[in-house]
Amino acid sequence: MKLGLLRDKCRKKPMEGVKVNLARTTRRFSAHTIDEYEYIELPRSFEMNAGCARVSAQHTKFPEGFIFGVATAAHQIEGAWNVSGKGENVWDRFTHTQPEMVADLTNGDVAVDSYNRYLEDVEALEYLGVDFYRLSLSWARILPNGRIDEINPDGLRYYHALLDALAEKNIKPLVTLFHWDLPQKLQDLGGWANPELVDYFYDYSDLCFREFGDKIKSWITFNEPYEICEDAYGDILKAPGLNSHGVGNYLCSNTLLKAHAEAYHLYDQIYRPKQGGNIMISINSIWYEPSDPNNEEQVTLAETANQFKFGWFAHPIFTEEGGYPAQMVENVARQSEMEGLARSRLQQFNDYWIQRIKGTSDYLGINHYTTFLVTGPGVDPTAKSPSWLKDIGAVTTMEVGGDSASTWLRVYPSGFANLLRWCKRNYNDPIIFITENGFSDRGTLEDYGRISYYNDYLSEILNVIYNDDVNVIGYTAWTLMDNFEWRAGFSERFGFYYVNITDPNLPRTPKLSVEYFKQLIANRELPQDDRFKEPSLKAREDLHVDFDRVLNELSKPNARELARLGNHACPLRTLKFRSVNFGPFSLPLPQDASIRFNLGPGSQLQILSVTFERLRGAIFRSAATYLPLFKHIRQ
Ligand code: GBH
Repeated sequence: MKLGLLRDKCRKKPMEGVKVNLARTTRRFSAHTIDEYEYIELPRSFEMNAGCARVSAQHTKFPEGFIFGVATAAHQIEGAWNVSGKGENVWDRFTHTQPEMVADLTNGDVAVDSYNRYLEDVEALEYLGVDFYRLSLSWARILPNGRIDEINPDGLRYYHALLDALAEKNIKPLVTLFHWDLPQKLQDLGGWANPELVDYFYDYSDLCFREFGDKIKSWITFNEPYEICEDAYGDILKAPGLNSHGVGNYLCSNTLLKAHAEAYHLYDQIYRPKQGGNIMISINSIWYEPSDPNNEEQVTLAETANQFKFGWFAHPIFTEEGGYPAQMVENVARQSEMEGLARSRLQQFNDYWIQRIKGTSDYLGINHYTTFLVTGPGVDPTAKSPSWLKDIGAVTTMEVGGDSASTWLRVYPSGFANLLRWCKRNYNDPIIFITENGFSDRGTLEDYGRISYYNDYLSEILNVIYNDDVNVIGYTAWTLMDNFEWRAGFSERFGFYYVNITDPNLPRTPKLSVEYFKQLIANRELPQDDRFKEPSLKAREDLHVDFDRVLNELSKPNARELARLGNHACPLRTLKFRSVNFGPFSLPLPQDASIRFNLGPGSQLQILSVTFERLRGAIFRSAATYLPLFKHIRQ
């Protein structure tokens, strides 16, 4: 992409109609009103996109062999909760007994009725042209009470029919054994807090490998162990919502990691030789970054937070050393002692289990959506006592990046790249498979927000593949169609296809992102077509932004630091400066303003945001990547 050209284009037109997101409502500011900006009292975070927002793609083409798919989960799409012999699961129980826990009072009883409409869904997959479809099996549909002494033939039939329909279209299944819907009968015995669940999961896995192994060559044991253990056992956020904070969550992880390892060994030793497939775990990440990258304490705390979040489940499986991360064991032990406990709430695995769990995943499956910031040491205001969050000992915030329909999901693509590089470093350059990534809105058909999310996150994947040699081999978008988004019900929509849930036929209507993803897969390249750009963003690309002056200002106080960073450093940096000119905006900046930017390979300067701390965290965001001027700075 020719940056020079775009830059010239940028200069042609004056700035007008800039979109400003003010605490979720969108207001339009024209060039002259923006001068009042400094005087606006901002309720929350303030964001303005300006500049050539879409010029950051350095690479657009995916490497040979890279594969694409979309994901769903049984409870979120199937419905048919109590027909054809399916047993009750924890989400059935949770939504029926505490319906108010779901934002719009919906549940998975019918969901989007994929149990009956799966052929339609397979057609949608065929239209998208995906290489694979990630789906999950409903344990209680196959084993109504969770145990193998009662097998539901209709459950087996359903999945065989679905798998056959996929095979006919040459779509490879990637199948999750457990995506949160534990049979209620096993929950009654304590669920994942009960160590005996290792054996029950073994039996269930064994049945699935035996029954479906000829048709399924790629398996995932668990989807997002963190969500299971922390949200469902340590909190009230997921079924069964035990709220055993700081205790149940760690009991859960002990069982879950052992269950995962046993299922892996079973597949590896008994089934792989005959069936020749692969098996992994999908670990979810909220990536933590220091809010001020120059603050050593924050940097250390962010590392601790990442070890608590990602490392909790990744360290035992993907490191040479094995076991829970040392920092985590140490923190929980210290906290436990302060609480007057005789032993820690989190015990390290013994040697047998450390060895048994180590190395039990063919690929590192990653679900990634968002980044949070660490702002300092202490007890997060939202932390219960005791709890996983309190055990970390850091205060965190979601005040970063752009909006989605989910409060927890902030759009911050460079966090993804940082996570992937961190995984390469920490886990001995594993083969990485992205098993989920996606964006929520309220259900618009012209879903430019989703397209731009995919574009920018995929672009970061390309960056780390080509610039940092991170070994990413596949990508899974969440999700095929709008579905039962757990506690958000249908109020947050992640789908490529819109589903009208007030129509009893639950019609699936393609959103614009269907065309985007279809074209991406067909060409193995990020689509650059104008039709995928939000009309207001197209206008934004014509904005006049005087980067020379920005950079001139930037260079003054910290020229030496920039020179030191040179071409290679990629960390997020913050620079303090005094004033800045963004084209027609002449902003005399308060002392406490700062610019955050990335220095990427190839002399690339990426301005992430300009922040005015005095205005309660106001962020003037300019996602601009600027090549030629970096040289200018260095002189
Ligand atoms: C994934 O979880 C899941 O695997 C998938 O099933 C889900 O549909 C998808 O993401 C989108 O959420 O609002 O306080 O209750 C991603 C992890 C799960 C983290 C939901 C935030 C909501 C917390 N996210 N969780 S809360």
